Amino acid sequence: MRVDLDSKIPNNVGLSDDRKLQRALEAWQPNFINWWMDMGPEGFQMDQIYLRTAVSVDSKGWAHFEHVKMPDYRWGIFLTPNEEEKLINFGDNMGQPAWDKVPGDWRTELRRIIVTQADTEPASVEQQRLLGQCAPSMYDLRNLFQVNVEEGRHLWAMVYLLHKYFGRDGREEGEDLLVRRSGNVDSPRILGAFNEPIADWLSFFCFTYFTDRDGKYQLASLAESGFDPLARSCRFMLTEEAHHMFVGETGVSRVIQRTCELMKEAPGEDVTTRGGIPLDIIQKYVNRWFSVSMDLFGGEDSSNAAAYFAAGLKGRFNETKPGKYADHLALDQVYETQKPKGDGATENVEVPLRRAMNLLLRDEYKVDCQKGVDRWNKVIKRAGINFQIVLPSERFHRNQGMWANQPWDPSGNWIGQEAYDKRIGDWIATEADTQYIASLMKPVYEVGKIAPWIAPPRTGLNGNGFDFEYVKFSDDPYARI
Ligand code: BYC
Ligand code: FE
Ligand code: FE
Repeated sequence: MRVDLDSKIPNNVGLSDDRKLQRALEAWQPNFINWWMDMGPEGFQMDQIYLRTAVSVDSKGWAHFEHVKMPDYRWGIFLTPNEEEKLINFGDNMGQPAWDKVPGDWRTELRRIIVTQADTEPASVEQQRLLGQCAPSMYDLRNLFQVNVEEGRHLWAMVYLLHKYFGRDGREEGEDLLVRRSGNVDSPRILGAFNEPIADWLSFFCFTYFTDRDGKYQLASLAESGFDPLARSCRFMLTEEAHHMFVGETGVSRVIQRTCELMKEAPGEDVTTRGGIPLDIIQKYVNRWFSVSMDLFGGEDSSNAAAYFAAGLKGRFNETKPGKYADHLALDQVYETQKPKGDGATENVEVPLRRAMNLLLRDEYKVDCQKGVDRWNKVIKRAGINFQIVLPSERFHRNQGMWANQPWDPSGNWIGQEAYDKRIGDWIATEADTQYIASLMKPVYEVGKIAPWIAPPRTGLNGNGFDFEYVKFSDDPYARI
């Protein structure tokens, strides 16, 4: 595929051959930049950040690293290469050629999926826009901005699909994506987690571990789509996603490691006397971000999910990976699960498999989440400390699906509303907890230095050390405004 890096919008989709589309996207570009200046990282737009930029989809050499100002970042449109004769690989249309245009019968659903996916990308940038001001190190500051610019690129990827395949209403959706605002009461982002504040770096690390991981699972299911341009966009977005989850996993791990070190020094293991983050507050953050991210999978029994699968729009995780599924119709099968019956009673139920697609995906997600938690627990164990981070029950603290808004504790026991209200501060950070964390969030911008509540990473990025100058600060006094 031809890669064009020199035009206004870098791409490998032959944009210059489609003048109308090129004009439409070039008209959207200044609006995107305005949004980025307004809602992107506040106070760092004039600094030179050591960023990786996608320059192709070649698995060996797709990224290029250099110091750039964020507004000059080359947000590009890249799809993984076109396979000849791609087929729809699951659902009722299985075996038919994959669509390279929007199937008329599924236009509304497809647009909705793409808009929902797209909406999360700028939302996360908005949620994280103030974090640079309290970064624990230059390395972390750079990672934050790397995640932010790539979420911006993911927005580009989806807006390209809207513009190219959905005509005027696609362009309108493209505008609306720059109008909704995370957490805004009148015009919020579409999905719950993307309206939650990310006020400190522990939240940021939990978000990139748990919420970006929802991105991995949703993108992987969409990478199976019979709508080929969507499949190929999402396939490439997944390569960038790995770094976001790495930032989250290693971030939490480094906090835990530092806490363990401080526990050994501090009298009574009270790390708050040393400016560290207690393990039980970390557990509370895990509880919050895991439960909020579980909500992103939608209902356990969903007619939307069944329709998406039937049509071939959204498959299962690794639907076409050899050896994973022998059957791609998912008819006449059920998925067993439990369901609340009120007042703490539950019953076993069988959900028809197609209707259970959200649940299947969520169950795989949960297993994946546990792997990093196990690695965090090894850090604690190696330090000789008797504590374990535990993922809360899927019933706890939920806002979507059949467990929503009921008084289950993190172990999955029904405790009644009164006890729940009394004890919620044991499981979800209280005002005092978050204020304490906020008090630790002091910026450290000197090369090679780090805040006292987190351990440095084992290595730096792209072959550089931790003490590399990841951010070259502008000396223009107006640059911080
Ligand atoms: N908040 O039929 P149901 C990422 C709504 S993250 C608010 O069970 P469905 C990223 C739902 O819309 C990946 N509302 O749900 C990460 C429906 O509304 P209607 C994002 C919610 O449709 C970090 C109703 O409840 N990508 O990329 O089967 C940084 C009944 O729902 C929520 C996608 O999500 C919620 N949490 O499944 C940056 C992929 N959950 O019909 C980026 C595209 C459900 O009553 N989206 N509702 O008006 C989808 O595939 C589906 O829309 C969902 C929901 C899986 C999200
Ligand atoms: Fe993304
Ligand atoms: Fe991401």
